[in-house]
Amino acid sequence: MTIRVGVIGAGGMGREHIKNLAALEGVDVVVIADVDAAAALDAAGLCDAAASTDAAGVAADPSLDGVVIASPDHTHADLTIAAVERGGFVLCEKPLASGVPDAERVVAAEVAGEHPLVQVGFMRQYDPAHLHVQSAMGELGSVRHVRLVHRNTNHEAERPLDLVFSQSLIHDVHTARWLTGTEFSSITTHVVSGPRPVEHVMLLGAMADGSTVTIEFVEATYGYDVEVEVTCEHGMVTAAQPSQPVVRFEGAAHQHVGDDWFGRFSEAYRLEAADWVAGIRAGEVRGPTSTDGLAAQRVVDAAVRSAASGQREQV
Ligand code: ISE
Repeated sequence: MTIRVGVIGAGGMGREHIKNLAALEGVDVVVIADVDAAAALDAAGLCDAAASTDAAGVAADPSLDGVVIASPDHTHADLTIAAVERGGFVLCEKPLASGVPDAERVVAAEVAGEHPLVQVGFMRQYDPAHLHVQSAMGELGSVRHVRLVHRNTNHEAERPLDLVFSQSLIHDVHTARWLTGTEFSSITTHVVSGPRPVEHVMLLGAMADGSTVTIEFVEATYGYDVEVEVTCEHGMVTAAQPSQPVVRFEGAAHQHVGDDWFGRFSEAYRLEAADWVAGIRAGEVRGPTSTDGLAAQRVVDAAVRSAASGQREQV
């Protein structure tokens, strides 16, 4: 059976999903929606789809098996709910919503239906390096500490603190929950400002099982770099960096660091799209759920409160 898909949002992320979905056998990307008609038309040309400016109409279109939501964050909750209410599968880019109340509305809409329909785009869960860490943890005993480093680059605009947390650190929050299989109970955040409101963040999380998590986030200037390290009872594991050639030239040895998340996580995005479609065929959600989206949003909320209060905040 051919899976009919619509993609809402024709920016960088929408185009990445279009490319990956169109390359899958048995998938027809039939419509691309964007408020910008020219952008929709251009992206539709990538896969011979129709173009639309009616995002809500595409989300609610009963002829589609699934929709990908890659439009601006504040539109995610309502579009996801529109798709869920007509029983369609959704791959919603992170964050699931622009705040806890909206994320709760999405979860409530999904619970009111017959079965789960929503996957959230926490794609690091599909990254081979992250998966190696998770499988190595199997023989290392209880988790003591997870150390995550996220050096971000290529961000178009200067972002206020709450956006840095809901757009970027939310990935690390999900990674910590996924790797430990437990929830954050409290958070302490320290933010270093400079010319931009956020230059550097140190976040210390206490997990419900007694382990700890640190997330170091940097608006870096040199490249895109993500590190994962887990210390356990009997050993520790560090994610291998995706291999890059070492070039010796003009008296120096150079190894390229990634430019952005599209390069670093290209394989993860590809595997995520394939798994989402396989889930649609099986009538189930296989990746991160709306409950994961809501849980991550609650942690982000506490982290933002801690940055303002200077205190440890309960999640
Ligand atoms: C961006 O929106 C992403 O989703 C990337 O994965 C993340 O690393 C980056 O910080 C975000 O801004």
